[in-house]
Amino acid sequence: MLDLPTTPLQQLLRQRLPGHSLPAPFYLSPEVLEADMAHIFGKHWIYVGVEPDVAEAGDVAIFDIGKTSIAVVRDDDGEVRAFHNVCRHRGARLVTDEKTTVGNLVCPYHSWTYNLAGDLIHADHMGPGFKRSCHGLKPVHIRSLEGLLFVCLADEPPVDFDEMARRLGPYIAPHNVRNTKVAFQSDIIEPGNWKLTMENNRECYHCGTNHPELTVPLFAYGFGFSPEEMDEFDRANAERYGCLITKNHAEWEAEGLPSREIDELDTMVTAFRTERLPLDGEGESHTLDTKAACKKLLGDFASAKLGGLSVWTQPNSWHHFLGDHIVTFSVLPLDAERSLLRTKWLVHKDAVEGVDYDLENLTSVWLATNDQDSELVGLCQQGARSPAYEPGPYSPNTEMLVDKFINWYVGRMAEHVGR
Ligand code: 3BY
Ligand code: FES
Ligand code: FE
Repeated sequence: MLDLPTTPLQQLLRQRLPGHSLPAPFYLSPEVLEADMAHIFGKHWIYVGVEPDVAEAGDVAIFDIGKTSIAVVRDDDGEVRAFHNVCRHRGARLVTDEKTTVGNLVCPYHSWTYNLAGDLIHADHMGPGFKRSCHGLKPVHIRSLEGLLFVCLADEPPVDFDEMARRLGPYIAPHNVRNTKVAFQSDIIEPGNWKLTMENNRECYHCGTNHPELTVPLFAYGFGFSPEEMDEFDRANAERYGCLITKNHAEWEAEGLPSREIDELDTMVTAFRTERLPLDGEGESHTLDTKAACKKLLGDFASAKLGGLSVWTQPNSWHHFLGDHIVTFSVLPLDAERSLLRTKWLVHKDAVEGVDYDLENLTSVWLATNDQDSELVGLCQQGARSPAYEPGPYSPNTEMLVDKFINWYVGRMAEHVGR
């Protein structure tokens, strides 16, 4: 067999110790980030936003994944489509606002005009041999999972999106994302590599000591305590609140709300996890008084006491579906050491601010939590820069999902670059 020399990236992938955080270059190196953009963000289904971002025909929302700018539009037939935001004339950026509403897409440079299906319908002075039909906008693969929008930049996207949609769809559908509006969006730049933002999201080991607001509605749930700890946790809840996680699952399922855990975080290409969990206190929402923040409930819900349905996807999203609102998060790398965390709060589309909900009450838990998490991510980024950093062990009881994220990442990278 040929003994081929390994590339630095292959060497790094081989260095990863099972059950441990990554070698420092994975968090620091611009070359690794470039590989992440090519192989992770360039070849997988990436969560970018929600159908309510483009609620009406002619609405356009721009999402940037690294150097790639994508225009998501709702066409005249109500279909959501995605195109590269690059004019086919001399390549000008077509749409510059993050959100806009248009009849057609008109390039600001020489006014080439594309309809909402991406066809070039107008281009002056191009001479007799010019074929408009050869210069339509380049399409981008886009799929809606019950209103959550995922794009894929690969020529041939992973086919198991369908499986994720089939299995997750029934969990999300009752919350009716398509019938919501974006009440608020926050964009923060976290001072860390995108993988540190994701690792931080995948555990609640840090929650008790860092998230005084989040732990009001959320049980200090360990994301996988040991079986003994889980029994203890169940017992304590049963005593304090009369609610047993396993019993709640059965009740919710009987009400037509799929609730049981599905965990495919490191077993699929389009990897995901979901579970519906009870909430603390009044048990209604992610608010400081644990009651619904919005009077108009989502879907057909008659009560907000539904616990919280959480959904996590690799490589870049997590979502919390409550009875009265939805909080949805995407992470996009900006460079090796900075990431964009975008959070949207969705409420019923007919809910009126100041009447049905108060924006501060709706957003306070997660705005505070995001700031706290951002700081923690920054601490890890600073640590990774030190020559003293070495990969440390994940807790087998509370950091299994972090390990699964990293296992998925390393596995997907190895699949594309070899190991
Ligand atoms: O949002 C999440 O999925 C997790 C749960 C609690 C902390 N963390 C950000
Ligand atoms: Fe768009 Fe010329 S670059 S019309
Ligand atoms: Fe956190």
